[in-house]
Amino acid sequence: MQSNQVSPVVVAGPRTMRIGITCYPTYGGSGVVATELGQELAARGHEIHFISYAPPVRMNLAEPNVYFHEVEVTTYPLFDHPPYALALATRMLETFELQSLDLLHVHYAIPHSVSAFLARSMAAPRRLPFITTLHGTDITLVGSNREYLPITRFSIEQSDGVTAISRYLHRKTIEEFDIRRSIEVIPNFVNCEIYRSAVDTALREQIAPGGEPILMHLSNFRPVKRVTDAVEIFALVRARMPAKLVMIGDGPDRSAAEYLASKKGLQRDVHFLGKQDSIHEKLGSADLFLLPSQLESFGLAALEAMACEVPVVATNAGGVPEVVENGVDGYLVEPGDVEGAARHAIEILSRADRGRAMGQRARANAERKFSAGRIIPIYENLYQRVISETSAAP
Ligand code: GMT
Repeated sequence: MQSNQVSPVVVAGPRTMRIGITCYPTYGGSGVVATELGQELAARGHEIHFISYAPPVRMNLAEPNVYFHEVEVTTYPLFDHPPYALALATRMLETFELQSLDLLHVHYAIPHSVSAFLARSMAAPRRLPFITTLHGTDITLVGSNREYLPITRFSIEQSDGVTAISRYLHRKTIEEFDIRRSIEVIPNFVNCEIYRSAVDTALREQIAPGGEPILMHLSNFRPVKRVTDAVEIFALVRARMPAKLVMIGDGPDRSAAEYLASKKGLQRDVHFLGKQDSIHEKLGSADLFLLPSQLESFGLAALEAMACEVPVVATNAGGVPEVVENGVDGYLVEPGDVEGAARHAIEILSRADRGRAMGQRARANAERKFSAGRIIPIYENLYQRVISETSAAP
């Protein structure tokens, strides 16, 4: 069992909190947001305890105030499906007891908010409030399935605080789940000190030795991301000008995208890098970011690209228009409109000065609307409010 659970005794000032954070630790937006939120809070002096089955990909235990508690799921021949949600609830309770947590913050409703509900019930009459942050597919794809809808609705209703990462997701949650409680919109954020224009010269040399413009895509390659559209868009661009496409990430549709690239004879121009660390260094090397998703509740990767001064061509889907302003930070097209996306991409790439100006506007908007410095205090205020409301309750 991995746990660095003996933390130094911290004399909590009025604003210092001990927070347990649960997320999916794998490559994916909700885990990234949860981890970076934890790191930002730790840097502000809060004590952060990540509770999950593996260390979250972007977690840095070397930073002060960051701890990790592994959830071990015991298997038994009778269990076709080991009960992770129960093991997680037990570990949440244990961490609360050993570390005197003030609050749990779970990211992605299924099954994390159900586990938090169980942990809170087991902890009673001691107070262990929990906040659920909804990220997207927990509402739009999985949560609205008949098998999960009642329990997802229940755990949302039972949470001591609920947040959604865009106005779109807020609206969708109310519609799909007929929720009557308040849900606060707290958009995702980006650390603009880390995500900034910085070219990885080794990467550029390796991918585009002739100085060709680089288009980039980053995702978990699930069907909802329409990764083959990225290849189709690139093929149309490549037919008009020299260019390269860098595909970062991995998932179920990677082989379909690789097959399509080779079928179109683009093997030399399309580079699949798989899962990568230090994304901020890679994004800054792109001239254009592609996000052709069928649906995105937010589109974190597009925001990260914007912070690196990279203009975006994305789809007008879900919460994306709240992040990417059409004609300002990049362009939006309807999902599946690869010709439209290619037209905009060619327009941006064939006028480097316009592309650069658009990238600079994107950066300015990312900083103004979504910087960590603006968003983290909103979470801190919410935590304080939920803690004082629950401790005042009978
Ligand atoms: O994208 C997914 O497949 C799932 C999910 C995740 O856990 O990574 O992504 C969602 O959360 C991200 C972070 O808040 C958002 O940026 C993504 O837009 C959202 N994905 C969808 O809505 C498809």
